Amino acid sequence: MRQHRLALCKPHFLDWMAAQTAETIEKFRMFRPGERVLVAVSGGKDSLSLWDVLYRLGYTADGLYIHLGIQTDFDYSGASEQAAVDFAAARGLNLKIVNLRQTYGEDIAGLSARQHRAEIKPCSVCGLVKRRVMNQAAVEGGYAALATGHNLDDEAAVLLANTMEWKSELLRRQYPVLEAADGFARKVKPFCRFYERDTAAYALLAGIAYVEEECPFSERSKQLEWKSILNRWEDEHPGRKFQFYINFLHARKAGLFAPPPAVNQENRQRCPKCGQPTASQGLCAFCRLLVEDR
Ligand code: Q46
Ligand code: ZN
Repeated sequence: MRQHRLALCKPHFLDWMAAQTAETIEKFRMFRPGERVLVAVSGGKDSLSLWDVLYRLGYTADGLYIHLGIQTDFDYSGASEQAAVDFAAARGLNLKIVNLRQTYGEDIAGLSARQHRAEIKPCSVCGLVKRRVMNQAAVEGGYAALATGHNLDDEAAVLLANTMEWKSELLRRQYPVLEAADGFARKVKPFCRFYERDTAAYALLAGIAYVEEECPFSERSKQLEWKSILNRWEDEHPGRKFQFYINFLHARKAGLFAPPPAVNQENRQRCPKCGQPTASQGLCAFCRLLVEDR
């Protein structure tokens, strides 16, 4: 790991990943031992590695898999669900599965078709749906936190994108912990200090059978462009990606950005259909999507 000037053998690398994760959880006060955590698993290397590390560390972590119904020539969602199911069964862990089509009558393609612009590129609709389903599962399940497998490459790419466009509101909110607010679960990213290649190495060395294929739509994702810029930079200057993100967290802590505005509870509405918090009058964005005509 050139960013840390560190080279480890297999057993020490697995221990190092676990110890670093425990340190991140404590440093950012994500959750305490004994508290119940819900891990959002996609069947990929990051989220399954995260679940594995939390399990090894002795945390009480259940999994949530959202079956989005994404299928091209390859049944991406089916394969991902199977990976999550097998992972949980091998360790005796609880996995909750939410199947979009069975629960809401539509998969991602169907929901995207309701928003004509999103038909070819379903990521914005998919993001909305996933956030909504994850939040509901975490709140209704009474979990102390919802954990996602976002790694440093993900966080640095978002940071670079938001910086290049000076999206100050988003920059103010970017942090490894998003506190719970009325109706919103606490959200945490215990892998935010790991390079993507480290989580991949962990999955491989720990013998985790994850789905190697990316979602077929991720190729079109803008985030990949930012990641490739950062990777070119990293190749020339090992550790730069790490510095970019970690120094941002330091700058943020030192007060470079004003704290995010407190949630104004009076302006917070509840969706009359699903009861989830929403900033809009009437139905929330998710329920509006479900009733929209094609
Ligand atoms: S699953 Fe959904 Fe991602 Fe696929 S459709 Fe886009 S947002 S790329 S993480
Ligand atoms: Zn709603």
